[in-house]
Amino acid sequence: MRTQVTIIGSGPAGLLLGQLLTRAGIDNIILDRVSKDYILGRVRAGVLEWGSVGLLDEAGAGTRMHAEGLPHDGYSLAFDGRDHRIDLFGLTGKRVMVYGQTEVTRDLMDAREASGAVTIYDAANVQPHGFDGETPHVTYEKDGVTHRIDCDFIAGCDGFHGVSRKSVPEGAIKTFEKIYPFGWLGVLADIPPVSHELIYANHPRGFALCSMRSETRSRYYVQCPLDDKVEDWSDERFFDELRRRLPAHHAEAMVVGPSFEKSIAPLRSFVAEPMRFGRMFLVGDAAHIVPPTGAKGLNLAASDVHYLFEGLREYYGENSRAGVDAYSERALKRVWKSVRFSWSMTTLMHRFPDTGDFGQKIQEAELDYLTHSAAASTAMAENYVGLPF
Ligand code: FAS
Ligand code: PHB
Repeated sequence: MRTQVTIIGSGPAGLLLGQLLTRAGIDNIILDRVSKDYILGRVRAGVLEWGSVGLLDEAGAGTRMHAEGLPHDGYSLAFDGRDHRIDLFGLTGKRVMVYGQTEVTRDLMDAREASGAVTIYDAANVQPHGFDGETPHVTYEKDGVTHRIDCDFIAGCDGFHGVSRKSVPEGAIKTFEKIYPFGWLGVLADIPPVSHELIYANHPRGFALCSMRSETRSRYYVQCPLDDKVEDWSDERFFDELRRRLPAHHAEAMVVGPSFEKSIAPLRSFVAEPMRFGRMFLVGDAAHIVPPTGAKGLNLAASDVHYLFEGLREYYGENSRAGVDAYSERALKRVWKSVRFSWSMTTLMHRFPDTGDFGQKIQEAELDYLTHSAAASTAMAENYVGLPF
């Protein structure tokens, strides 16, 4: 087989890139090692920056998002028994869209199927080759047969545990990492959200987040020790702990009910530099990971796709290498600013082993300043809605 761009990974990054390329007449094949249903079974992000909303529209996959998604103009920070609203739209003129990653992925898969572009699921032992030269190719196994795809470029959209970054010679890549000493225990339940907007709570017992997927489906999180197991947390224990970390009026108003999804996610900050190796590019989680506190993971994947798509469109449309040559530097500038924001918001909102009583008072003082200073809340708001591409 031959194509112009081989995309490894059928998550949001791979699917969004594939859809933009297809609509620009640039031939591409997506490979994924698991099935479509397995990908749709993963529960992950919930908040889209408006820039990501625009890219989904550009990809022809925004209709259901606009029909079912929830535009949000603000969120609340809860601490010391009270909560304060960060007025995103009032402070920045921008909003965010609450619309689950699962639905984004489903919409992109449907759009790709309608386009007739090729996606190969359950592709085993996917391997990129020759990307340091002029004739890269990708091999994979399916139904006991080894296949080869010759291409011009390889897009490694295969997530943190993927093969692309691991295929780069050790001396050609530098990584930066910070592991956080706690995880997020998340549940999904078909109960009405406690508030019409998100609530990020700082509490001496730990962080909590009240989010949603719709007006009838809540997505809640509590910070938990890294060695906790999902089976340690009954629904009753979860909701008791969640309500203890919220101001009283939210705790009293909260509707509880059986969860149908419960999982613990570890938190890390990670960046690989550069994000380009000859004719292979790293995109999304393959290149960087952020703690979900700032709702940046999925949105950073989208901005990487934007930069790479623009570069490939110039390469094929204008015979210019400028965009692909600039991809890594352009993407990393925005990546590091989002990594900083996600680290900063995680540090502000969570209980660390060494926080202590003094550290708790400092966090509450910073939150008090942040929610009463137009300059400080504007700085937080413009990072949350998404810095310009
Ligand atoms: P993905 O990891 O989504 O997709 C990579 C794809 O590549 C997968 O389908 C995988 O099967 C495939 N793949 C991997 N290795 C392969 C190989 N060797 N061969 C072929 N295919 C291969 N972000 C937020 O903003 N908010 C959140 O609340 C949030 N929660 C998260 C919870 C969890 C548990 C995780 C892991 C991440 C969470 N994220 C969150 C971040 C998440 O949304 C990512 O940023 C997003 O999935 C990035 O998309 P991709 O880069 O496409 O990577
Ligand atoms: C979610 O709804 O899953 C979500 C929302 C905001 C975050 C993280 C997760 O910062």
